[in-house]
Amino acid sequence: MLRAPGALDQPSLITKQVVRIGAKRGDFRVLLAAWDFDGRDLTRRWTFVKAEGTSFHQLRIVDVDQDGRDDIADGNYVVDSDGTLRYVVEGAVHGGRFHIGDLDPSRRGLEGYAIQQTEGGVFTGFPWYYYDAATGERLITGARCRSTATSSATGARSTSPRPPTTPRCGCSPRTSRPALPRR
Ligand SMILES: [Ca+2]
Repeated sequence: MLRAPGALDQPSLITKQVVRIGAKRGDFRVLLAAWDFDGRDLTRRWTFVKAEGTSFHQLRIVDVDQDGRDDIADGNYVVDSDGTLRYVVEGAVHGGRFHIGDLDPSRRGLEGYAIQQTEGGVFTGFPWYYYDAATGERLITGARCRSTATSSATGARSTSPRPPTTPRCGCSPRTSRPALPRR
């Protein structure tokens, strides 16, 4: 279970529970719940069930539409502060980590960046994506390298304060490691 505090229209606790359903690979059920705290007891405000598919190994509470109420962001979908589905990122499947913030200050609103996960030789359609956090529209979609399927945030590294404008390969370059001192 993942837990995080949020400010929906008062302080609340957000919980995320994930259970595997059946034996089919990739089938999970996600239960999100918002709990209000009155200083003594928790009262469930709403629940949201994502009945199938997958999610990320992370949860972020962020006001994606900047209306003053926190929303609940998973890596491939967002639930509004009232517990209704806001969007699903088209084609996004599963990953470990994602980030949401004002990644491009010159662009209005917030943006997200997510890295998808490859497991057991099962590849996602694209290794990473950069998206509009309010709508889920993919703005840049990472391309997969031909030589390796390992995805990494270094695929989007840029020396420019602006994010890359063209798809980049999702693999990281090989780097040499310093030799360990001999004893
Ligand atoms: Ca909001």
